[in-house]
Amino acid sequence: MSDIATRPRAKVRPKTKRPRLHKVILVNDDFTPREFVVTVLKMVFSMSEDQAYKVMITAHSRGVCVVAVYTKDIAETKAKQATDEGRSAGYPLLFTTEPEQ
Ligand code: TYC
Repeated sequence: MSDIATRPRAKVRPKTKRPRLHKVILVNDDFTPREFVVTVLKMVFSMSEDQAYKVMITAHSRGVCVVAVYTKDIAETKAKQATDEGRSAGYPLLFTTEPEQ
């Protein structure tokens, strides 16, 4: 018989916590044309005309609207890309990010 002690081992819990997702938020302003906001939403967030219009009009009437959720890097990249589209056209269009929960 083997004399190697076999102690009961603590349960192995795999550390596979999912990374926190980050929201991309569209912020309303008084200058960016509605149609331009819709175009950017379709281009950067692959939305349909209908989805993009609903998001734009929600931000327009409530001040902000959550566009989508992604991992931190992707959320920040898309928010910057979309904000830069506005800047290039001379509009103050703004997309921000914040962690979920
Ligand atoms: N408020 C803008 C207008 O009336 C349209 C707009 C909507 C701008 C949503 C930004 O996030 C925005 N022309």
